[in-house]
Amino acid sequence: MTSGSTYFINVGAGGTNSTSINGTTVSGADSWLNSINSPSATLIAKGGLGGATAVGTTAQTASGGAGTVSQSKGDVVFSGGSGFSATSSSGGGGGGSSAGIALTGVSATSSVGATAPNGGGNGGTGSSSTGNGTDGIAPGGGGSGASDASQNVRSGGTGGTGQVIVTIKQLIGVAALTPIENWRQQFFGSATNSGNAANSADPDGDGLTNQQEYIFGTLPSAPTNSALLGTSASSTHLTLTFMAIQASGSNYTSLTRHYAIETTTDLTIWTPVTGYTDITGNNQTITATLPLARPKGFCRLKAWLQ
Ligand SMILES: [Ca+2]
Repeated sequence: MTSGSTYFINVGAGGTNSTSINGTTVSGADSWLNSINSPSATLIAKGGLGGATAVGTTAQTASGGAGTVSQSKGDVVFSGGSGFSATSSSGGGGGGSSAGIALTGVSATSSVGATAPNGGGNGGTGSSSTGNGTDGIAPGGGGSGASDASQNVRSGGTGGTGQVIVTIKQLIGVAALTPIENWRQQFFGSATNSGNAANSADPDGDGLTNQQEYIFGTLPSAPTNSALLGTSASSTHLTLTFMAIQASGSNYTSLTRHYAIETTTDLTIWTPVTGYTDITGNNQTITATLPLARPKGFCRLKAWLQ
């Protein structure tokens, strides 16, 4: 199996009887895993048939169907056992069980359904003098036989459904997500730089792009920019307050968030403020009091990851 490819799993239903069918075994459907949506030569695994029994007009004809392992590949194989043909008029035959890993199913030896040996489903028990046969148990237990002591027509049990078990033994060629891909996956359910998860998108409409929200550690799914930088002013000073958020977790593996406060008077040349040139985010509140510039001045909060 290769990364990015599509595979199909089919869980076969057990065979189902019909009261209009007499003396015929009804097979269940295959269970399989394949690269196309049908069993084929590229079949990876195949379960046995879930056998069911037909309704018999005599006690002799009711029996569970046999499972098969034809075309099976891989380690996981459930094969059904054969059902039991009733030899007296006391009841229908029991269904065969399915087996566990790479074993053959157990055939019923009486009207009681066979017990699966290793993870498979048990067969159904044959009909009594009053009722119908019981169903086989998934995965793949055969249905029961279906005639009673008076040789009345009764419904046989339905075979248990199949099962495909896939065990991942080793992942090959699956690239791990980068930190920002992890972040996109967490907030948008998609690791790709597109749509609402795009770096340039602003799905919460707060004026910060996703890339800026990632760098600042704010929520891209809720407007938070108003809380990013608090300001207050006196006649002589401007006070800035912000939370220096720590970069942590798989969204920021090997990355540290840094902050700086910069000022300018011409919106062209920005100068870091002494004492606030490189603050490591550790979930601490930072307060900076700056003298007001005359006649005008601007300041900004800068953040980066490295
Ligand atoms: Ca935003």
